Amino acid sequence: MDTIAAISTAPGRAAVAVVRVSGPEVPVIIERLFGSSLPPREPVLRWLRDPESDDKVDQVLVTHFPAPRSYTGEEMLEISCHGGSLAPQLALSAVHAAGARQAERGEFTRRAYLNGKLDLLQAEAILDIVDGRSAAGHRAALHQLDRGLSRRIEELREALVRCEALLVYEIDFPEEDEGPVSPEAVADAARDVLGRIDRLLETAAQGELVREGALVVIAGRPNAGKSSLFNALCGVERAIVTEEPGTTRDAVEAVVSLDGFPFRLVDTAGLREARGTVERIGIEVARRYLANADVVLFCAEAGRPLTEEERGFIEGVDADSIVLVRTKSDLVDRDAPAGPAPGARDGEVIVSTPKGVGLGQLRDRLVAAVFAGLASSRVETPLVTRERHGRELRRARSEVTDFLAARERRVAPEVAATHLRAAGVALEEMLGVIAPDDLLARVFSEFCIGK
Ligand SMILES: Nc1nc2c(ncn2[C@@H]2O[C@H](COP(=O)(O)OP(=O)(O)OP(=O)(O)O)[C@@H](O)[C@H]2O)c(=O)[nH]1
Ligand SMILES: [Mg+2]
Repeated sequence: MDTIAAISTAPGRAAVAVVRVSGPEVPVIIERLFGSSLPPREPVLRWLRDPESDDKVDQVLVTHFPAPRSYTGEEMLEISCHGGSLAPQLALSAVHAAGARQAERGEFTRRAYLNGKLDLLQAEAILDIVDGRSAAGHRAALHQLDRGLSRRIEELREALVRCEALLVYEIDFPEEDEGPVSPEAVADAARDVLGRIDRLLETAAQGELVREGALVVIAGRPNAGKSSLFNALCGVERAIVTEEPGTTRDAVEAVVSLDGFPFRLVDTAGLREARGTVERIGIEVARRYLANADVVLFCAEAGRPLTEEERGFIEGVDADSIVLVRTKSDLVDRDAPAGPAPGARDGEVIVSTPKGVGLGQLRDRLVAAVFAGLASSRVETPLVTRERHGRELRRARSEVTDFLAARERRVAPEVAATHLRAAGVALEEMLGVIAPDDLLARVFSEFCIGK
């Protein structure tokens, strides 16, 4: 292992930036930069000097973390220098001149993983914390960093090993009719594992949405008040609003946190017979978003019955949830009949954007529609938040199912047991106990430099 260095903080104007250095050369690099060694794990104020010219580079706070008690498990140095566009670059150049090379994406965390400081699920949790944009996503990632999911996977792996152990007698004494463990007990143990995998897999749909945000598409006729609603939910004027129908032509997307849950809100072009090429394309884009929506907010002005076309549209929507939003309620008499009940599965919400009416209720409705279970439960349960986790769990599941089928067919126990071992391998890859190079490359390529 060579010694790597990178700026770990984001670029731009800031009071402080951090340069991280990790690898066996760190003690030598410290001597070269500061002229002496540093006390372990104690931040000290020093002048950082360029090792070639001996010029002052910056006044910094430095901490030496001797191996193995550091983030990566290696010798590490953390330099807190002044922020901004120049100081951190100069500090980094000095570190390079002292003998470190530039770190690659995620290389610090990769080393931490390789040195057993964290497992692959924890490494992914760190990525989620840094990329996180909602309180719920943050909570889930912290739980994962705390090994919530790792422990569940380890328990499953142990259960598989116990299940395999139950077969030992049958393997050693194949002639006996009935050993101390009945075939039924073995099948029960395998079914128990299956049940536990299923309970984890059940969290996958919501877990992935917690990490990525639920797709909420705002649709409706031109001028229905879609962009106004979009802006109100974003809390900023993102989309253009005019009294002219056909204002929005392209989809406008924003990631927002509503009551602590992540949503990807999309404002779309009004649905009607297009008047021109641009509008036609805009409507096609809207339809494409609609096909992938988790929730559709269908906007129609309050106080008027829905048109045939609108009703047809609502019936044709394939999303899990569709909420009819009655817009511009300030323009109608409060007691005016809202018109015939629509086919919206999740009822209707009456809003007025200038008056701020109904927005809280709409937020509640969105959270309930997507994150129902999570919003109400206070208990922390591990969530399956990535496609990769779901894939490994399904692989494990199918091996256990094959094991049960093999037992039904009275396949030789040592042969049936290979399925249990294969299930174990899937779980080990999920944890990163075994990790093929391409898997590691994929996980760590998502990181940024300095992490
Ligand atoms: N009084 C009142 N006017 C509103 C409300 N919401 C929107 N409007 C007005 O309705 C007009 C159309 O609003 P938009 O938000 O641009 O409607 P849209 O559905 O995005 O329209 P297109 O992009 O053309 O499809 C604008 O003049 C808004 O100011 C509301 O709650 N109350
Ligand atoms: Mg619009």
